[in-house]
Amino acid sequence: MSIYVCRREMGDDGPVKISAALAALLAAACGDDPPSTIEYGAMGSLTRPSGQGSFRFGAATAATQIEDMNPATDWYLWTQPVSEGGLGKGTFVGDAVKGYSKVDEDLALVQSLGLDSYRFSIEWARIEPVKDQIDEAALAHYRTQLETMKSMGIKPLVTLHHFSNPVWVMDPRDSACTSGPSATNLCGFGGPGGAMIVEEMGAHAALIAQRFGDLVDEWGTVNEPFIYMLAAYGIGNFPPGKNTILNLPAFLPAVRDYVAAHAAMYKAIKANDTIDADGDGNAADVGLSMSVASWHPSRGNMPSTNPDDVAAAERITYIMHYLFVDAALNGTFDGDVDGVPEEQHPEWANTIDWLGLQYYFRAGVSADRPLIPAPASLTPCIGGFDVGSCLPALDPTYCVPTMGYEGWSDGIEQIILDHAKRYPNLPLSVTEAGIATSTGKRRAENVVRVLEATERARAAGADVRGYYHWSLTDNFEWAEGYVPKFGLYAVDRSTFARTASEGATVFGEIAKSRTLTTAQRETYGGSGPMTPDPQFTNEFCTKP
Ligand SMILES: [Ca+2]
Ligand SMILES: [Ca+2]
Ligand SMILES: [Ca+2]
Repeated sequence: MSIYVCRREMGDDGPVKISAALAALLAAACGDDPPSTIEYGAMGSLTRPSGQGSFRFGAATAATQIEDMNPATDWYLWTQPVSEGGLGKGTFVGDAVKGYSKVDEDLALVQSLGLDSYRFSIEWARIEPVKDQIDEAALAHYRTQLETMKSMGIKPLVTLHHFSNPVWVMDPRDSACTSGPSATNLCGFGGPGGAMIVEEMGAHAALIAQRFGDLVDEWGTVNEPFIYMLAAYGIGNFPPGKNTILNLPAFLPAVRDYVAAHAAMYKAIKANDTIDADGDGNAADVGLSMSVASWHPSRGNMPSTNPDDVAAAERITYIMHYLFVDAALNGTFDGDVDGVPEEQHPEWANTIDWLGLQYYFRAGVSADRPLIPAPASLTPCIGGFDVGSCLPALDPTYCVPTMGYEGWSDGIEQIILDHAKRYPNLPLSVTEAGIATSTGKRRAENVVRVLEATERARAAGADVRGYYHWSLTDNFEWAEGYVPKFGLYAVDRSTFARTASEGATVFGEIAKSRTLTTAQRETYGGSGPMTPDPQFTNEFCTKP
């Protein structure tokens, strides 16, 4: 570690007030040397042994969050005003940030940043708006996008299922599935139509792999599967709006179906993408991306060493980080969430070639008066909802007010190391990290600090092959609507103009030079306070 955070602590930039918790961290970290320059190798394979030591820079998006002209998704119907025939939930997604009609403009931004790769998703609802009816115009659009990327030298990392569905997969107007599964409503995961949805997702993956395998070698099946299941089936703030988290026996069948869908997509891609687009010897490298978080035991809004709370932090980490990955690697399922799988599903085994980690926050979790009953038996501090499990931020400047959590960049280091230890043969990439803010310097700080933390994990031996910033542009943040601003480029939703933030400038300099310089690290990096968000922040990082 280095002295620059110490200089900041001492007040080179004026007196900086820091918390006792952060001061303790800094006291352990301060040394005498300026931070060294970090040099990055070239982009390499996501999965092959030859890719070890390689590194790629990228940006990530998802179709529903950016694309206009997208009325066939469940999200469109879910958020469309009631007066227009929708369900009126949350903020209307509408034309998002016109990422479909402005795709060339956005690819030019990726190119101008000098990024190696762009992670984006293909909208299933656009390809198959009515069950078994394929929209060739939509396929042609994505093909043109992939050809443009090839001409620009930008490697695609394509996600097939990122939080959205055609309405016919699970019509949120009839989430109770009153008349059983039909071609217009397969009734969602975990129900009587679950197996049919798994089959449909496999068929969709096969189609996309056949059509685009000559241009794509890197595929992601599902995105943040546990978060998706929790929001869509556990809490119900995503379509189809089911609320079963208080009854795990009702919730877990949806998770089980989603593992099966992942495995079906993996196998369909492997069978149907037989063309090695980049000539490295692999036609299809298929993985998935997991949401990860830095969970800490808490009680009464304070750090806790109570063994019950320590165990609760271990349980939520297991459920959120490992349960799904273990299932897809080992072909097993831990349906009672006790850490020991009791179901055998050999057809799921070995269906992960690479694993993406997506990191945003640090949070407390308590076993005290658990809101989520056994077998989970815990209360997390999540989404700014505080019933005593939320912890004071390591520093209040880490608070991300529009998301109601603590954006502690350093936390990704230990999470990477934990994954490298549990899955020693699985190549890792950071497929999302970012921060909701309109303050460009905060975004630049997030970029540099996540890269620094990732580099510490790599230096300790973790096989991490890239970093994708979330997101390229401001976009539709699901149930949070358009309030959180995650873009390297800000978007004015009246003109849809894109404007580079300081985060884009700094990330572009790093990517183009393949170097994170001492000067950049001194200006943006380290473990001290961040540039404060001008919006209200509070000690517990709950929502204002
Ligand atoms: Ca291919
Ligand atoms: Ca290849
Ligand atoms: Ca079990």
